[in-house]
Amino acid sequence: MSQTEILLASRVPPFLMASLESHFVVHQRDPMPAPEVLARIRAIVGGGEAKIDKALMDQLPALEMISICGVGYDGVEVAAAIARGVPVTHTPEVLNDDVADLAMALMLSIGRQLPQSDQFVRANQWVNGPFPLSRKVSGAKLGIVGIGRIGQAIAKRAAAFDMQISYTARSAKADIPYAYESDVVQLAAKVDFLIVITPGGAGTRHLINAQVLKALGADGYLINVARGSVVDEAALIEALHNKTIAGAALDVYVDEPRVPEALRQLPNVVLTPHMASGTAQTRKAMSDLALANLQAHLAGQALLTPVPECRAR
Ligand code: 8YV
Repeated sequence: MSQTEILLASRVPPFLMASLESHFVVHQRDPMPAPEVLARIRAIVGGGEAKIDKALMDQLPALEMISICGVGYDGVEVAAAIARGVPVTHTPEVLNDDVADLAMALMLSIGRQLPQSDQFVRANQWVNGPFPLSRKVSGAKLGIVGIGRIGQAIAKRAAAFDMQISYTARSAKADIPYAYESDVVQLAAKVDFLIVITPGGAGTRHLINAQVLKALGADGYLINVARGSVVDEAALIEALHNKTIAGAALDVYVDEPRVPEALRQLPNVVLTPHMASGTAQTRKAMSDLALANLQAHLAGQALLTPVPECRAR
C-alpha cells in the first residue's frame, strides 16, 4: 500500500472516500494536522464546493496536485496553484445528464407546483376543493444562462418539451441552434423560465441581480443549478416576497448548508439541497474520475481532466 499522504479539503462521496482510504493516508482538514504532517501532503482532494486558497496551499510545501470531485472548482485559487506548478483537475461530462435532469425537474416542480400539491393532498385539503391551477411548461419560453456542456444538455431536454429556447453566454456559439441574447436582462425579459447554469466565481457573482429579476417579471420563474453566488440572494428573497417574480426553484445557495429562513418560509419556492449530481451512479463516476486523476499524476502519467486553465497550451 502506498504511503502517499493526502489532505481532504471537504466532504467527498462515500465511493471516493472508500477508495482514498484504501490507497492513501488521508488527513482531514478540520482540525488542521500538525505542520510536520502538512509537510508530507502531496495532494488535496475535495468536492466542487471546497475552498482551497493560497493560504492553504502555502502550508503544504510538498503539494503536487489538487483533484476536485465536481465540475465546478470556483473555490480553488487556480492562479495560486498554477504559480506553484500544481495542476488542478475536476470531473466534467460525467454529471451533465444528472444536472440537466434536476434542472428540468425543478422547472417542472415550480411550474406545476409539485411539492405544494403533494403537501395539499397530505394535509387533506383536497376535500375542501381543487388545487389552484399551475403554469404550463411545455411550449413555454426558456432562457438558459450559460450554454456549456450542462446548458446544452438542458436545452436538449427542453427541446423535447417544445420549449422556445434562448441563451446568454460570453459570445454567441456558432453550433448552437437557439437564439442568442448578449444581455442577461434582455434574456430574462423575454422568457417564462430562466435557468442558471454558468460557472461560479468572481466573474459571475450576482449576475442575477434585482434588475434581472425585475425583467423576468411577475409571471417568470428562476431556476438555479449553478452556484449560490451567481444570484443576489437578498434581491431574490425580496422579489419572491413581493411577488415581482412568480417563483424560484433552487439547488444552490450562498452559504450552504445554511439556507436563509426568509427563503425557507416562502410558499413560492422549491428548494433542494445541492443534489444535482447526487445520484449513486453519477457520484460513483465522479469519484472514479477524481481518483483516476490523482493516480495518473502519482504514476507520472498525463492527467485525464485538468481544468481548462491547466491544460497544455
Ligand atoms: C457537488 C458540484 O457539489 O460538480 C459540482 O460542481 O457542485 C457538485 O457536483 C460536489 O462536487 C459533489 O462532491
